[in-house]
Amino acid sequence: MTHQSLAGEARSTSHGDSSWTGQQAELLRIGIGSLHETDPELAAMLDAEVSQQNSTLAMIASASIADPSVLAVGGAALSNVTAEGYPGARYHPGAQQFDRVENLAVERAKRLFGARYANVQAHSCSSANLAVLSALMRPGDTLLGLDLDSGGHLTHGSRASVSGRHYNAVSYGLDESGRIDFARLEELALEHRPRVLIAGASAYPRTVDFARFRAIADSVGAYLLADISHIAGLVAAGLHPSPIDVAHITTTSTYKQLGGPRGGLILSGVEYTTPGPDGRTPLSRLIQRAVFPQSQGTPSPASIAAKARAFAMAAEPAFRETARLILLNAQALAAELSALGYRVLTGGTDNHMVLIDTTGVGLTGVTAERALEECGILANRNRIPGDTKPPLVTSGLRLGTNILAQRAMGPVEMRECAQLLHTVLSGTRLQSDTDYLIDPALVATVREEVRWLCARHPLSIDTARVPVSLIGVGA
Ligand code: DSN
Repeated sequence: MTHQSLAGEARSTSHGDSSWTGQQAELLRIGIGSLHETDPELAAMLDAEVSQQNSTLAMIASASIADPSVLAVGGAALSNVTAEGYPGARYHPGAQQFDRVENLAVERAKRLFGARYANVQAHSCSSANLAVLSALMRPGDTLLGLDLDSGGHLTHGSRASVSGRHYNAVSYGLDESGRIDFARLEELALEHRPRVLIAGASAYPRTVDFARFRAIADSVGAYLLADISHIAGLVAAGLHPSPIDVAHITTTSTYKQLGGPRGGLILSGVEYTTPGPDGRTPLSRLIQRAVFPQSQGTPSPASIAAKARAFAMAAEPAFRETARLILLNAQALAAELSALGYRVLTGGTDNHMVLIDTTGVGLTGVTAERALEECGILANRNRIPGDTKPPLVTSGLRLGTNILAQRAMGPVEMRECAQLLHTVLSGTRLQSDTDYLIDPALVATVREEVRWLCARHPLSIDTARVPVSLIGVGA
């Protein structure tokens, strides 16, 4: 999540200042100018993307908007540095600035999450998870993670991923209420005695009880890996229990809720010196090696710089304020949708995510997703417990409030969002599992309402942010 200030006056301030100095700033200016002159085709696509992000209502639960400064850092000349290894121990010369940047990113990550160890080189959380698994397990060892169909992630043991092919992956699931079935999880742990237990999900709207996971891991001598990709912003803001000192290792992506660049992060708290499976090598050392050289070569220096920038922003009070709004909004959205007759899975939410069953309005998940997209609203299909439809079709929708909060929308606007969702979903007729009909006039009306709602609540990447004094005037 980035940190567009919630204060009205900040929304009317201009973005930049033409007095920037410095070679990097000049380089970015030259680069954009040159792109527009020499490759207008690509430049136009990039401009269209900015425009689309500004004018659509994105409720993708796994997304946030990176601040313009994070995006700029990601395009820094630092990207030209090739330097395998870690600060002070590189395999190439010329990494003095990169060493400083990587150390800064590590320190900021540790401070933000209260961790004692951080590795900022993972290119994504998937890479981070696979590195952790390879550090702790041998091929064929047993892994216990949340089933993909119950909201787990590919890297938590799905057969579609190497995590489910190289390891003996066993899955736990949800109970009838849609919450983690801890009773069954305990049975599975005792029966299979996994080497690693993973706590974390891609589609789970409730608080993850990391302490309970740890107790189960301890009872069978397993390492606990907490994947907080979806809730990292809430954890950083103190609005979800932190696994840092509870799990042995914690992983996260840096873009889902942290407003950072595409990338991953590996953390550890009090357990960072705990021995690995060989009984002597500290976990932190095993993880360092597992990332480089075991699973990655050269790191991405500019992405690491952009992570450093995002971690600093996530430590600001404005970030916490946005995180608070994310929670309030998700709860308000869930309540509004329930009141409109939708079945909200688990009956509500404790985080940024609201899962709904689309069969109540006669739609599959994919038709709901496509009809909404046609109207300028982004939310993705999601399997629901007991789903009879395949993963590309599904019977549910996953909604997230990260970007709505970044737009400084609050519970009042959630009523508007819920109404817009309902207008589209109730106005769509199913033709087949993947095909639907919707009245073009309804599409045009909703698109206009979405555009106006977005204009009233601009993103930090909106260069034409509406001065607060003008909000409410006009269309
Ligand atoms: N893990 C996928 C999701 O939750 O949408 C992509 O980041």
